[in-house]
Amino acid sequence: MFKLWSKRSLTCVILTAVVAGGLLVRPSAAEDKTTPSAASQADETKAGRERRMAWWHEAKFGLFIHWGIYSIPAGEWKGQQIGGIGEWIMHNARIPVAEYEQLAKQFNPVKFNAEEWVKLAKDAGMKYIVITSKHHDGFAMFASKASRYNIVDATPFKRDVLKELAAACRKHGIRLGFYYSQAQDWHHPGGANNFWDKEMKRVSMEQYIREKAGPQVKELLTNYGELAILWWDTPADMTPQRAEMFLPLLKLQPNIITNNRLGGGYEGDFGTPEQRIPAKGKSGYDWETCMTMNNTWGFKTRDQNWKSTDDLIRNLVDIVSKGGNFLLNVGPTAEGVIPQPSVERLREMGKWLKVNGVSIYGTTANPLGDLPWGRCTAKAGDKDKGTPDKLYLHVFGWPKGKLAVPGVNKKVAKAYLLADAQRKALTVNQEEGNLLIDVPAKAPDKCDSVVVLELTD
Ligand code: JFZ
Repeated sequence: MFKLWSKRSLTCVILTAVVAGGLLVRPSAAEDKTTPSAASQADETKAGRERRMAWWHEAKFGLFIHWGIYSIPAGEWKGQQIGGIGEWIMHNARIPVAEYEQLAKQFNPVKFNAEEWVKLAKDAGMKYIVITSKHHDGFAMFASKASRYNIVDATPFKRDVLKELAAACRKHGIRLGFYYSQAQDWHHPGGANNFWDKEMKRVSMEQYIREKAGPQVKELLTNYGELAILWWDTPADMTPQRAEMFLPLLKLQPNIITNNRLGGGYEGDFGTPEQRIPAKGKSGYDWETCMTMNNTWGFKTRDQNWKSTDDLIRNLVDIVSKGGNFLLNVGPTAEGVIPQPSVERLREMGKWLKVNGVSIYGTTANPLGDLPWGRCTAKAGDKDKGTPDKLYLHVFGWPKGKLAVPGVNKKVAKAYLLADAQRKALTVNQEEGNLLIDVPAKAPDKCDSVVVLELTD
């Protein structure tokens, strides 16, 4: 086992884990209700689950894409700016179904290029993509026999963008997952949370699942090759019985990973803190923070409140240092273009990851206590290959002359800067668990400079 804790910091870790249990779980939020052992594949062994999750644990960083016909109004309806997130415009502006539906006829994203999107994600250092196959508005972005309200049958574009993405992902070695809004469907009279259109004659939610959601999930799990993730959203009005109408379908993709938003008490494989990073990770608990770069998931013309690249890189590092994954969102336009500010940020993150990726992919959470200057990730060595255990010190606030690292009780064989191709050894003074590392005056990276520690027993 990879063990680096000093006795004191171990007590500290246990204590904070207990406290963090409380911090991490906001009981009111559906997103956090999961347990460590919860798997969508009920009868699998622990080792089987570990094998199924292995690529996801390695990957750390994925692209979320919120794209649908809500990108046409882009936050504005009949000359009014509509508050809230862009993909909720139908709900927030109380748009009748018959009116909203008309958007489909205008949807013609001629600039869409699946390969460009996949390459952008890959160059950003992302290992997987999750795209909205159908959001709450009920519009399917794929060819569907279950409902003609889909991109092939209801738009002039007529192309199955998920098919094209699946092919591009396969070509470039990126895993693909689908977001599917299984409960809310504002277009179907049996869908959850559509109450404003009085023209709509309600049917049961069971009927909706039977004739639309179930068949569509089956299409998604059948027609696009191997799927990495099914990202359910949201659990509104779901009961165990309703959830059980979907569960058998997952057998179509035995290796699929699911999140905890199916509802009905089914917890899936990972938790989904949204727009926030938990104060602490929890051992044995898988989670993925999903986050926007501005304030909306689906494209909104007026939302220019972009996070800086430095903040996004530090978010990634913070998340990985706590054992989580980062699913970072883009909201393409109605033309099929990823907004330029998003592209710029993704490219800059990719540049940082090109140099520093080994301190992210396949690493585990910080085994030390809190660090005043930044974060820490860890990688267990491989005896057969003769590689040592490593700590990656992510220094956000570069110190003057010496970096102090508390809590390291293994001997440091070597320290060097990850950005230094020569790997020139830095001088280390080790006393008990405390290290003092001589570092150059200037930070190699203004956002996060990584110091590597190679450890011996
Ligand atoms: C949901 C969607 O409603 C939203 O449009 C977007 O797709 C986002 C990624 O997911 O929003 C949620 C879902 C769950 C919580 C909060 C917002 N939650 O559990 O706190």
